[in-house]
Amino acid sequence: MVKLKVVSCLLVVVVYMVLSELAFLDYLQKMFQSPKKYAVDISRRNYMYEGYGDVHQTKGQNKEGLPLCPMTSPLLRGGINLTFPSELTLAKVEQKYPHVEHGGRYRPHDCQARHHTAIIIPHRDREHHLKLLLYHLHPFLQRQQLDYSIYVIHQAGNFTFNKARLMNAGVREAMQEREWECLFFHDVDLIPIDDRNIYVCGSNPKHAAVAINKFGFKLPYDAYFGGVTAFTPQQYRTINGFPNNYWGWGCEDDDIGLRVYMAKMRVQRPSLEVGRYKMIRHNHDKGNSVNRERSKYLVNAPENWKRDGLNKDMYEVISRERLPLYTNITVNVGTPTGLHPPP
Ligand code: UD2
Ligand code: MN
Repeated sequence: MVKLKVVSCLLVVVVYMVLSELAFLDYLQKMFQSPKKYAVDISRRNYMYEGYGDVHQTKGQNKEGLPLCPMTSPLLRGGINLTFPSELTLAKVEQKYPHVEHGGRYRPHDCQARHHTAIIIPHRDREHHLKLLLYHLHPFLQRQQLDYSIYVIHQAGNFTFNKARLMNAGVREAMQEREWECLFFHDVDLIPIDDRNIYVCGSNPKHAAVAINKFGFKLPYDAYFGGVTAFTPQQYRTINGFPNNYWGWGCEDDDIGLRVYMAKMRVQRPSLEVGRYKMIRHNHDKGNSVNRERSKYLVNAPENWKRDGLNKDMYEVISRERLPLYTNITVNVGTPTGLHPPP
């Protein structure tokens, strides 16, 4: 599957490179700054994040009489040894994290968070992965002293999965609830294993999942933009959001990466040491067949991105539930012929 992804999307990328001559090569160099340039020096206690530019500082005033949290959380541990307790149930995870407010919201109790991040997870039939992700992600984010909420955007019905359309819906729904300064888009089966990988946005769109075990803890290809990415609402609007027409598996993340380039932005990345993830092994989902149209859409991305994206909200909310560890928003994303009741 990995080979299929890399080969099929790369093939398109090569085609596109030929079509748009060397500009594209220049793009790969400029935009996808190799992660090593963003080494994070943690030798000094209060290490700063080089390469992230001006990490957005909170505009939050000191409302509840609490001091602002430190620039660098003193709770960080660096690398995490990932373990999953046997017989873990969602109820046990809920009991473990009583400080998470219903709907999956958390704020530090002893200081005023500097950063406010919404985590948006596209989802269907991955309850086991979601449970494991929540088990690790809540303490991971709390150690970073963020004010955060977790939103699971669940596709209703059994028509082919459409990840990018769910993410568009997630942005609209999360932003209705709060003016989040940072939006993290997160595969449900990716567990971050270094808490120095701070879930805040930078001055350019961020690709956080740079070192996944499945790819040998390095980028599978320079233009790779999969797994976990982050945009400020402004950056998201600048690329006209995400494409709506990738039905099934493949290349929608490469399309999004191209949009960042077309919008003349760059991609920021953590170092390979910090941006490490473990992907929970999984087979192919039957409701997410390989998208046979993916290459055609990707080659057309340069003309298409301004026409197809957040400007076409193609979904309807079926239900919104504030569950103990996350807000579950079930949406109907229709089919390629339009919004019908979910099959
Ligand atoms: C890669 C990308 C992923 C996406 C996909 C192609 C990485 C780490 N991730 O993931 O971002 O571009 O290729 O589409 O390279 N999902 C469900 N239910 C389903 C199917 C998908 O919840 O039935 C969600 C879930 O959050 C999952 C994500 O969509 O993590 C991506 O799907 P995948 O994990 O099957 O794809 P994978 O691992 O090849
Ligand atoms: Mn996966």
